Amino acid sequence: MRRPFFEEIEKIPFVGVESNEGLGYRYYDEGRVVAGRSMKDHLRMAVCYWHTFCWPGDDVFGDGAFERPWQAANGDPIALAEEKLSVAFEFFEKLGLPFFCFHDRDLAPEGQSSAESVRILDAFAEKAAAEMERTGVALLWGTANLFGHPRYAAGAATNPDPEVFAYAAGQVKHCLEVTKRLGGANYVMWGGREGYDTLLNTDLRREADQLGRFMNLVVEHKHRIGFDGTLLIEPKPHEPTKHQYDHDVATLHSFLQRYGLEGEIRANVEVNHATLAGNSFHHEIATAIASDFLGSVDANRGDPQNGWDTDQFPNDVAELALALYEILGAGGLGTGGFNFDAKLRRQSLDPIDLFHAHVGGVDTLAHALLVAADLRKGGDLERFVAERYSGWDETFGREILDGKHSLADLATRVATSGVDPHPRSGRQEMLENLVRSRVHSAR
Ligand code: XUL
Ligand code: CO
Repeated sequence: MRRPFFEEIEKIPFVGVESNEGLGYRYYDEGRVVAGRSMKDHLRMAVCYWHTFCWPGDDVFGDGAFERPWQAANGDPIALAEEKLSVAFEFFEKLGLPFFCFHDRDLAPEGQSSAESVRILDAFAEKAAAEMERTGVALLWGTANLFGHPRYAAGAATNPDPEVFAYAAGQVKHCLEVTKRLGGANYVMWGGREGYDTLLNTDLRREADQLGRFMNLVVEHKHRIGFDGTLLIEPKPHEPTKHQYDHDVATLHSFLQRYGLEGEIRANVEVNHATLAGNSFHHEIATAIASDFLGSVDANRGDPQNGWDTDQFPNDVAELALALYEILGAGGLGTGGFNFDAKLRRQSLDPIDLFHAHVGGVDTLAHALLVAADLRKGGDLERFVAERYSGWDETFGREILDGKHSLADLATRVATSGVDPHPRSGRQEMLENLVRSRVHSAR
């Protein structure tokens, strides 16, 4: 039997809001029913494999600062990945969240050839399946890393070389099959290098068509193998590229329409990607819901002082409450969930910091859920919005939308029947006060 890595840490208990002691959930009580569902089923939270177990604590100027035994410099990559796997499942169990997420290369090291990489990943998928069976922790989503290896420096699907496209296609095919085998609820595609560094060497029209073709191939394969999870694309405006094609939710939606992918692929919205694009997270969630294609969420936060993807753990209840308010209104996330795509700060060296970080993120989401549920229950925002647009539910409004009046008809109506609309207050400050008071009162 392996000695536990997090030896001093027991399963994180629910301790309640009044408690100030030690590691425990103050808000996340997994079985507590809120707005008709348990907190666990609303939030469907996941730990990400990459930041939590693969990132060594380096940055662009500095080396890895963490001393994790499974990251030892000269170790056997297979043995180290096995150790990482068992530590990861020990962590999932102790944290008590229902899901995890991985990239193929997080779970299993890359081999000398693509065939060897396939064999290694298959072997690790089997080991992961055994751990999932033992612990009951399930897979929220899998994804292929199409950005780390130098072969993808000029993109995967959008590469000027069709052989790179083929290589990426093979990698996604296999990772999708592994995700299906592990019962994954979704499969994610993040186009980290599907973009450009300079337009001087880039053919935008070709790259868009290549990306559209690639996504159609993935959809076809999903149906061919009978994967019943959801395909997701995760927008981001830039980093590592200067410009990424899936810039934000609205851009992604027109891409899906342009290439006949609507209804097949949904959005995986990440908080820090939203803010990097100059949008709020609330905006991105509401936009995806307004086009009926919200799929899942990568929970984290940026830092207003930094212009990059800092991937910090969430700690802003108000920000997440507004997103959850929209999600509750849309009936939930379906197969999606909240994946903590978040990492420690480089000075947070100790294994226990991983627990502090996740417990804080989990409680922020649980608290935000309570706020959102209170706002829905009170119904004030909904009533205000419904009343604001009520003219469109009446005969005249409906006729306009049904195409019963031409521009000329409308002009005549205004001229002849004395239409003289008066502006009404949007009451923004009153509504903001309402949200703030719920943030303070929700328990
Ligand atoms: C990068 C990012 C990725 C995706 C999965 O910014 O968010 O980790 O979530 O590839
Ligand atoms: Co992400």
